[in-house]
Amino acid sequence: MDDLREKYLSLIAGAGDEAALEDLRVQAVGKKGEVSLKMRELGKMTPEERQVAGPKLNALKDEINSALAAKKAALADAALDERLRTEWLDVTLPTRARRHGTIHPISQVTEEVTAIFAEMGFSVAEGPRIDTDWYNFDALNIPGHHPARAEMDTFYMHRAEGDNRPPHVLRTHTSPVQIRSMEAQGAPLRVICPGGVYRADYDQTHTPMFHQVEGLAVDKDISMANLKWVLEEFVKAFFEVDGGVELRFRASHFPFTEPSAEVDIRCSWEGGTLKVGEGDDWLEILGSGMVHPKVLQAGGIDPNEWQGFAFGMGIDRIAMLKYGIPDLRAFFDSDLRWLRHYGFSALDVPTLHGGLSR
Ligand code: 2NL
Repeated sequence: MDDLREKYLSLIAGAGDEAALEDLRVQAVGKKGEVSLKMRELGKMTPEERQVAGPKLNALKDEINSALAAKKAALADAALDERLRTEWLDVTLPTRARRHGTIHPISQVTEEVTAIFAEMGFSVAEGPRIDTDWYNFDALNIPGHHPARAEMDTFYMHRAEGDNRPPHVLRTHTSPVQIRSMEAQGAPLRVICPGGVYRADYDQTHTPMFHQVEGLAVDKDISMANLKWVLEEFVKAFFEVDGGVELRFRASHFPFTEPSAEVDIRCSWEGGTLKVGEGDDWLEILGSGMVHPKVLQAGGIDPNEWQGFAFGMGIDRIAMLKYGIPDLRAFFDSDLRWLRHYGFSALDVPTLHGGLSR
């Protein structure tokens, strides 16, 4: 019996894994194990012999079972230690660079422009891109025979025969949103309306969809002087000019303003890059004027009591000027190389670690 004890305790101590332990358990204390067979022999013994051998065998069985359990626990601990030693993560490593999306230059410039005007007390209004020809044309004092209304220049919604709803167009400017703002809010009013507009035009410098921001200020004694100040502040902020800017108002004509002016800013083109505020060149950036009395009237505002200025500029155009984008295609290609070149790269976004992801 002492031989059995020594044999199994040493085998258990040397077992390499759980499977080996299980084999030993079966060999020793399983149904047909060596200890179990010895227990069966108890029946053939005299009561005296049995009284000595019985407890000894039971104690041996208990000792082997405890040794098995202890070795099993030790093996599990060793396995865990081994995993902890070999499997590890360096959580301080920088993340891998990922491609991520970025704001589109047009969206960014729209946000820049609206933020600048918001600072000056203008609220932002949006409206439908499909509107009636009344909101898009008549309310703006653009008569039925005006060339802009021709189907060659304006996208008209299809009408089935017998469909007598008023004609709808893809808005050709965001002015209809301003008419709706006048109707909804009345005077006094300061609002800017950014958004996409549509004209049936497609060549090197025109795309059938482009973006515009229009501004409108209506009050008792709004004048061109207020227009000039607002535009100067805008140009300084938008083009990030440290000194002053110089604006040039050229008499012009729009059906919706009287008088009307096109506005240029003093600039230079040193080495092909635009510098605003100095130089001998003039750059046209927008059209403007005092709101035509008929247009105020169309918006439900009494022109005998109120007056206002309005202006409109192309977002795509000022975005190209500010960021030196020479070609409209940059806005329509989703080619990241374009965006990266002009400082809008998705790949240059700072990571959480403060470095650059690329
Ligand atoms: C241009 C000219 C302009 C306006 C837009 C406007 C809107 C209302 C009333 C009066 Cl509701 N005027 N908008 C006025 C003058 C010029 O845009 O060349 N845009 C790119």
